[in-house]
Amino acid sequence: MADLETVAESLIKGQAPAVDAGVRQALEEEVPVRDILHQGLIAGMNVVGEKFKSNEFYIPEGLIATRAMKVGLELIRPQMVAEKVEPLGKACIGTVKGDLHDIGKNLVGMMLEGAGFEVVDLGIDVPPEKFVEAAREHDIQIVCMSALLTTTMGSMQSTVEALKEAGLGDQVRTLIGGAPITQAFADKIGADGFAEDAASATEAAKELVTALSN
Ligand code: B1M
Repeated sequence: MADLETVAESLIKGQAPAVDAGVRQALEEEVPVRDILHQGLIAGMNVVGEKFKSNEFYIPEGLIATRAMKVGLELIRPQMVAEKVEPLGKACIGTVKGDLHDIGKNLVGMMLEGAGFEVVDLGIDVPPEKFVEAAREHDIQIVCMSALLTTTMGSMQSTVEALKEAGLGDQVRTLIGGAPITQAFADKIGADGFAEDAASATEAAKELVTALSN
C-alpha cells in the first residue's frame, strides 16, 4: 500500500528513485494528488527546511532533496493540470532577481495551468525589466512573482514599480507569494494580490483577472 510518510522520508534523504517509486504507487492506488503533494512531498520539504535552519543540512543536502522533490512533482503534474479547460487568461511567473528557489514557483505555475491559465514561465533570478518585457511581449494579464529569501523581497517592489513606469499599470495585475511574503508586505509595495499557497494563488489570480475585465 502507498505510504506517504515513506515518500516524505525518502525526499528528506534525497532518494529520488524511492520518491519516484512511492509516488507512482500512490498514483496507481488513486491516492488523491493533493495528499501526495501535501502529506508526501511538501511534508518532506518542510523537514528539509527545519534541518537547513538548524544547520543539520547544508546546500548539497538541499539540492538532492530538491531533485527528489522535482521527480515527484513531474509525476503528479499531468493530474494537476488535467482539469485545464478554456484559457482563463494569460499569466507569467518568475522567481525574482537574486533568488534561485523554484519549487514553489513551479507548483504555483502548475496550479495556474490546471485552473485554465496560459502560463509563461520566466524561470529564476528574474530582474524587473524581464517581467516588463514578458508582460508586453505576451500580452500578460497577471504578473506572478515568487520570493523565498527576505533579501530578495525588495525586488518585488522594484518589479511592481517598473511595470507602472512602463505604463502597464492599467493592463496587468501583480500577484506575489513565497515563504516570507505577507499581505501587509503586498499592501506596502502596492502589489494587487498576495497568496499564501499554490491553491489560493489560483483563486487570487482568477479574482484579479475577473476584476481586470470588468
Ligand atoms: Co534555501 N532557503 N537557500 N535553498 N531553502 C530557505 C528559503 C530558508 C527559509 C531555509 C532556512 O534557513 N530555514 C532560507 C531563507 C531564510 C530567509 O531569507 N529568511 C534559505 C537560505 C538562507 C538559502 C541560501 C541563502 C543558503 C546559502 O547559500 N547559505 C541559498 C540562497 C540561494 C539563492 O536563492 N540565491 C539557498 C539555496 C537553496 C537550495 C539551492 C539548496 C534549495 C533550492 C533549490 C530550488 O528551489 N531549485 C533550497 C531549498 C530547497 C530551501 C528550502 C529548504 C525549501 C524551499 C522549498 O522549495 N519549499 C527552504 C526552507 C523552507 O521554505 N521551509 C529554504 C517547498 C515549496 C513547495 O514551498 O517555495 O515556500 P515554497 O512555496 C509555497 C508558498 O511559499 C507559496 O506556494 C508554494 C506552495 O504552496 N508560494 C507562492 C511560493 N511562491 C508563490 C507565488 C505566489 C503565491 C504563492 O504568487 C505568485
